[in-house]
Amino acid sequence: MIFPSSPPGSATGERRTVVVVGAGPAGLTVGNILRDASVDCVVLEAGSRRFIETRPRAGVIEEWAVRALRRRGLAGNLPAAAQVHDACEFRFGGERHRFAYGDLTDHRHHVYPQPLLVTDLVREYADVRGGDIRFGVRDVRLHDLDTDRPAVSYLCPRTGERRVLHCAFVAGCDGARGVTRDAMPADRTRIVRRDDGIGWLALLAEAPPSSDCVLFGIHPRGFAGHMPRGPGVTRYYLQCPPGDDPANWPHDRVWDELRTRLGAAGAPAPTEGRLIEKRVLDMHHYVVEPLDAGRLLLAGDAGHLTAPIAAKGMNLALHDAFLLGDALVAYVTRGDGSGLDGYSQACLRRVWDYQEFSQWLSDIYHGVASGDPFRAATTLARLRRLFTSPTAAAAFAEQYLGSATSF
Ligand code: RFL
Repeated sequence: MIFPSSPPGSATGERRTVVVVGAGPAGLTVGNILRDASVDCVVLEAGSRRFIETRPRAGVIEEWAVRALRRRGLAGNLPAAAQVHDACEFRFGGERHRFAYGDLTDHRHHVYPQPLLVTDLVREYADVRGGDIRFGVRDVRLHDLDTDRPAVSYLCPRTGERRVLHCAFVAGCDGARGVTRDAMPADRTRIVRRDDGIGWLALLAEAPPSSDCVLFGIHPRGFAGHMPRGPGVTRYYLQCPPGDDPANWPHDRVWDELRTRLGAAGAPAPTEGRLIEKRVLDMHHYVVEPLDAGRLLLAGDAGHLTAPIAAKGMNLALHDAFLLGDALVAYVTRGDGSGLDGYSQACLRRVWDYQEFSQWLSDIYHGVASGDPFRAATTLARLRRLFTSPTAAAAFAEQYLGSATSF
C-alpha cells in the first residue's frame, strides 16, 4: 500500500541513508555490505531475533554464493559446518539412478540450514559490525516513494508509538508476505505468476538422513523428496493436493508414503523420526518486473518467489543482495549510479533462468503422477535421457548447480 503523503512526525524523525525492511538472508546481506562500507543504515524486522534465527527453511547453497559470502567475510561457520554434496539420486521405475554432478561440473552443493546462515549474518551485522537492527517492528509503512527523500515508518513494539525514518533508499527485503512489494506503483510494475496446481507437504524429521545425498522419488502416487539437513534432522517432501490440511497426514501415513515413493531395489527404507514441522506449501511462483521503482528496490522473495522445487529461492535472494549492496555503496560513496540503473535487469536474468529450470523440474517431479499416461511416459523419457546422454546430463548439472558463468 502506498502512503504518498509525509508520515506523521516527519519533521522529527531520524535520518538514515538506507532503510532495509526485513532481516532474512537478503536484508541481512545488504545490511552487512552497507556497514562494511560505512553506509548509514537500519534494518527493520517484524519478528524477534530468536524467530529469524530458528525459522527452518532452505538448506542448499550454490557454490558461487558460498564463494561470494566468503569473499565478503560473511560465511560465518559455513565453511566448517556445511556438508558438501556432489551427487543426487533419482528413484523411478523401482530403480536407483545416482547422478554424480560433481564429476560432470567440478562444482558442489553446500548444505547449510538457513537458520544457521541467518544466525551468522545477524551476528556479523549487529554484534561485529555494530549495525542498527530493530526487531518486533509493527505496521511498517512506506512514504513519499516518488520523491528522492522517501521515509519508512513503523510502530515501536515497546511504546506503540509510530517512529519515522527518513532516508535516501528503501531496500524491500521482507519476503513473500511483506509490505514493500505492495508499494510498487501499479502503473509501472507488473507481477507475473504461475501456479503449478500442486501442493507439497514439507516435513522436518528428527532423524538422521537416510542417504548421503538428496533423493528424488518420481512415483505414480506423487513426488517424494529427501534432503539431508544435518546429522539429526532431515527434510522430506510429499506431493499432496494444493491447500491440503497437514492434519490429514498423521505420522504413520507420512512414513508409509515416504517408504513407498522413495522405495527402490536395494534402497534402505527412510529412517523414521518425530516430525517437528509439517506444513503444506502450494507450488506457485511470481516475478515482479522491474524490481525497482524510484528509491524503492526489492530483493529476494519480496521481488520473486520460486517454490522450493529446485532449491533456488535463497540463492536468488543472496544474488540480489550482493548486487543491491554493491550498487548502493557505489552510489552513496562514489556517486556511481550504474549499478542501481542495471540492478533489476541483472537480477532478473538469473531469476528467469532459475524459474525456467524450476518449471522444467516441476514437470519431471509431477509428470508420472499426473494421471495423463502420455505425459507420464514423456517424463520417464526425459529422466532416462539424463542417464544416457552426456550432453543432457551436463546441461542438467549446470542448471541444478547454478554454475553457468553468465545469464
Ligand atoms: P525471508 O527469508 O522470507 O526474510 C524476510 C524477512 O522479512 C521479515 N518481514 C518483515 N519485516 C518487517 N516488516 C514487515 N512488514 C515484514 N514482513 C516480513 C520476515 O519476518 C523475515 O525475517 O526472505 P529473503 O531474505 O528474501 O530470503 C528468501 C529465502 O528465505 C527463501 O527464498 C528460501 O527459504 C526458499 N527455499 C530454499 N531456497 C534455496 O535457495 N535452497 C533451498 O534449499 C530452499 N529450501 C525454501 C526451502 C523455502 C521453503 N519454504 C518454507 C517456503 C525449503 C522450504 C520448505
